[in-house]
Amino acid sequence: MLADLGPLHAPARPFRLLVAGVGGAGCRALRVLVGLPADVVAIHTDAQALGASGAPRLLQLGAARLHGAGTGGEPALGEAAALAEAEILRALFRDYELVWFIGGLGGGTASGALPVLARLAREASALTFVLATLPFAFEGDQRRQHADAALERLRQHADALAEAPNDRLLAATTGAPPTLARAFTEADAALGLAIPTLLRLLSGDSLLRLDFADLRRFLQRAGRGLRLAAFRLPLAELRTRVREEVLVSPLLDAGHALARARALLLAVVGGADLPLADLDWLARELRDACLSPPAHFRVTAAASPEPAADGHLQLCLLVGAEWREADPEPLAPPAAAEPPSRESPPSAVGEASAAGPAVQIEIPLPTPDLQGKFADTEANTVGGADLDIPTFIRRGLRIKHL
Ligand SMILES: Nc1nc2c(ncn2[C@@H]2O[C@H](COP(=O)(O)OP(=O)(O)OP(=O)(O)O)[C@@H](O)[C@H]2O)c(=O)[nH]1
Ligand SMILES: [Mg+2]
Repeated sequence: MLADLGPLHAPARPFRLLVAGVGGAGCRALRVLVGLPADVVAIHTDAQALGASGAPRLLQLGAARLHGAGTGGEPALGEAAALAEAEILRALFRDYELVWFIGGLGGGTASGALPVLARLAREASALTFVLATLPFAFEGDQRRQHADAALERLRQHADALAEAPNDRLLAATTGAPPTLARAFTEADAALGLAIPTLLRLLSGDSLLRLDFADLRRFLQRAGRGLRLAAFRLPLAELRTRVREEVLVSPLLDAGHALARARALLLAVVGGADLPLADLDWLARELRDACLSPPAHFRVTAAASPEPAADGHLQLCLLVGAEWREADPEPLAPPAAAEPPSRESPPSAVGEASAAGPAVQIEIPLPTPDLQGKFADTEANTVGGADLDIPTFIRRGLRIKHL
């Protein structure tokens, strides 16, 4: 059956991913990334918080004006501080295909600097994905206004934007109601599950790999109203827990995000004992939660051979309320925007575990946009068969779980 796929071409190199924590919350979020396969940089105006981040690379913004003291909650200062380092930032971003920013909106540094950073990264031809927390209601109107203004600008400058309101992150955690002192830590616990799960999905040598061209297409077309949620569920209680936790999760707007979803990316890491039937059930359950069939529905999954992974399933969902049919206009000149090294192999489907011990599997669910990167070109039809659609999908062949 693999012969149908034709030769698999190895990419020139895996795509390069930079995770950038920006401001106090962003730098703290980096702590959950220790040991994960990604380049990590902490970016902040506050020299002390930068040092405490423990990140391998530190980038201080606006030192000449702020002298390492932070912005005191003033976004205009955060913006000016980022602009002051524009050249250094451009040079940094130029080395990456994807820059994933994480920051807490509401203060001065992340609210002011993130839109500038996203623009600079995009101008340097990187795909930019911003994960932003929004202030707790108890933090007051001014922080909320700073966050709203920053969101407005991020919608213009980032390729993709996922908003994670702190109130919902907190509501998604289980256990006793937290004290004020523990509120941020509890909110970070929810992020702490989502970030590594998604990173696994993104990184080339991970258990769970997503083709970069597919990911870019998802982020660019699903756009700026993304919801991100992650769960760790025991297989023995899978069906109940999915219905009681996932489908009504505060991170998915109590189910509304799924109901109105136009684009859905589902990433699952299970143990070697992960039954295909469970995965199949999960995919169907999530698709059924959408009021109308999403324009884009993508499932990737991997089985980890580590014994600790057995009996559980780690699930990460990216849910978009829109799906643009065409890619947005590139900002940079085409030559710079599309280096050949970004090209990924046609598909990792069916690929054996040569690069590592994990096995990647993919459920061939029918989607309306099977032509992938050829979607915008004229169809090559021979005898009624569209040759731009991979043979194994066209013929409805199921790929064997190796
Ligand atoms: N989840 C989470 N959110 C946080 C944390 N710390 C701060 N926040 C949120 O992020 C918002 C911005 O706070 P900071 O990250 O300190 O702000 P900053 O970007 O460093 O800006 P300045 O300190 O004003 O220069 C706050 O209003 C909180 O809503 C944290 O540890 N975890
Ligand atoms: Mg701060």
